[in-house]
Amino acid sequence: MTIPLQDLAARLDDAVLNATAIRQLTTDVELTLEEAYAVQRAGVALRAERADCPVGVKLGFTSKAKAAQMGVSDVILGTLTESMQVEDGGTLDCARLIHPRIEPEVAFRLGRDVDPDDPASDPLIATTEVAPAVEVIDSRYRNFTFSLQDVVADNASAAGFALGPWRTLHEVRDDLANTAVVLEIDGHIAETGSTAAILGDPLRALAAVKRLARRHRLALPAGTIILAGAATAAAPLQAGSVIRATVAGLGQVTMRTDKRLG
Ligand code: OOG
Ligand code: MG
Repeated sequence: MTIPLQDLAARLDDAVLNATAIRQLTTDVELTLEEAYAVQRAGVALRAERADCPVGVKLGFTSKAKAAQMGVSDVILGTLTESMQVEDGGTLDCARLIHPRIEPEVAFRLGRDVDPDDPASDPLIATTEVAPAVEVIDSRYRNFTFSLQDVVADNASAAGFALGPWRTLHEVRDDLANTAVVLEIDGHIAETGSTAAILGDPLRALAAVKRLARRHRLALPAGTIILAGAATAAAPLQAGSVIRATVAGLGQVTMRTDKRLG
């Protein structure tokens, strides 16, 4: 049985819109990694049709803690769209989510275009700003369980993010490679780690983004936000809580959740 990739993207999009988990796509159909990224692109196009346009990209499984938690070891790329962003200190609408989790991250922003096909286009030079971040992931699959192809098709579980104040990369660059990361929920420490968990140094995420963007045909225009990947395992997100991610030497970001989960 062959199912058009467009239909697979629609299944995942319906799961988002109805906040209802579905069975893994690979239960019904075999997918190559290329096809999984094609499903992801088709899903992002469906969001864009609703005027929910890409604002950035995210890496997944850049840390061993995350890879071990999910049983997946390859670094993957997903797309962040406008509606996913919550302002610093703002409230996340949980009712539209299935079984959300949160992760402390480091975010970068491109100050100029990166051409993934041009070997001379250096993502490290193009990156001008960095900020502490918290990411919300929400697998559209039952039990938050998936194969590599399934999670790629599901846009790397992308569901939300908040960013702390931007700093110029130049200013903090030397402090980024191995600095403490703390995730607090309601004032209690939920996860701790180091930025070194992110590919050994979060700046390495920039080359990984370019490599994956080239391979899977994603654009990296100036202004693109890049989430480098979680430094720790993800924690379950509860309704009515205050989440704070702190990256030592960089700053912190706060996100609240409303009273009701979906
Ligand atoms: C996939 C997304 C992984 C990260 O930071 O490693 C990710 C998932 O765990 O559902 O965002
Ligand atoms: Mg993440």
